[in-house]
Amino acid sequence: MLTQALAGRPPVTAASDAGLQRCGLVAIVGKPNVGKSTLLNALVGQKISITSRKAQTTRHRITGLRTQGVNQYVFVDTPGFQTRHGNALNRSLNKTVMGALHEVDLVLLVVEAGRFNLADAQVLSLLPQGLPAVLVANKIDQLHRRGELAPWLRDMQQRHDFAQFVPMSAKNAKDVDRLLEICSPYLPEQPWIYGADELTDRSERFLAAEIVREKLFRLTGDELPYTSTVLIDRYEEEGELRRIAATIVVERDSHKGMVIGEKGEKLKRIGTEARQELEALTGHKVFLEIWVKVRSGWADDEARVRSFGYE
Ligand SMILES: Nc1nc2c(ncn2[C@@H]2O[C@H](COP(=O)(O)OP(=O)(O)OP(=O)(O)O)[C@@H](O)[C@H]2O)c(=O)[nH]1
Ligand SMILES: [Mg+2]
Repeated sequence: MLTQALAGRPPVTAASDAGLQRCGLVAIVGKPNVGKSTLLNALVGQKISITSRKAQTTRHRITGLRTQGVNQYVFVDTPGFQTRHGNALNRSLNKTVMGALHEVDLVLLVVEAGRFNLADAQVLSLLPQGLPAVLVANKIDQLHRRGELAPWLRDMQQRHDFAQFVPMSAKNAKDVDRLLEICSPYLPEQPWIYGADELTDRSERFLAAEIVREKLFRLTGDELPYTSTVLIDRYEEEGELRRIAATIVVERDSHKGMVIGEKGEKLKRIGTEARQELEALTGHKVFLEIWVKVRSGWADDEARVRSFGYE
């Protein structure tokens, strides 16, 4: 399990007074690409969830933890809710989103400030009755006509009985601290679920696959469709060394070429960047090999989607 000490942050001091502890689950939902994972990482204070400018980056429920004073926030990042193409992969992503909305104490509905379309409305309609919801109007830095914000917020008030409206940028530390404060009263008084220094419930093996997928998404052009995934074939611990073998699965031979690149340059870069990030994150030396395999139609095949680790 990844802890703050491992990730190079000073350990937190646990609250020692009278034993009061507050702990609650906060789900982060929204349509693809609005900045949910960027927000999760900022709230946790450490990169846990991968991000990219391509939609469908997040494909799993990812827990990020922040323990501060008496509060333990259990943030849950989710895939962007898919409204197009009903393939098996997208159905699985949507199942993950809906599952994450159960038994949480608060939900952050993330939208882009000044915008609200059908895809946002669809996510809004998923929120269970009675669950407190905060509207996070993210990417405020990209809203050039500030005068449009007030009428837009009034419109948002009509759409749902939100507990709060928070225009902000997930890339602005002050905004993120303010959001953390806003979430705090929603944490019920109860013992912490995780240790004070834990950052996520995900394993290093899982994070390794995610980081390789992030580099794949970031280093390939828009031609490479989202129907590519990463499997970890081997994850061995030898003292301080981690020996990892991963496979990038793509849908077509032509995609394989895009991943490998001229003289293998692209694949080499994906491997180098992933290894460096894994080493920084875990504090271990990493030996990483990556293979590329074609499995046509995997994203349409329920059984294969499940066997690749999706819900
Ligand atoms: N300008 C600006 N860009 C942002 C902000 N927050 C996120 N982004 C960018 O938006 C893009 C998408 O961010 P992600 O965090 O991956 O979005 P997501 O909602 O998790 O996306 P999916 O997992 O695909 O649903 C990235 O390029 C981020 O750098 C913000 O406040 N301002
Ligand atoms: Mg995401």
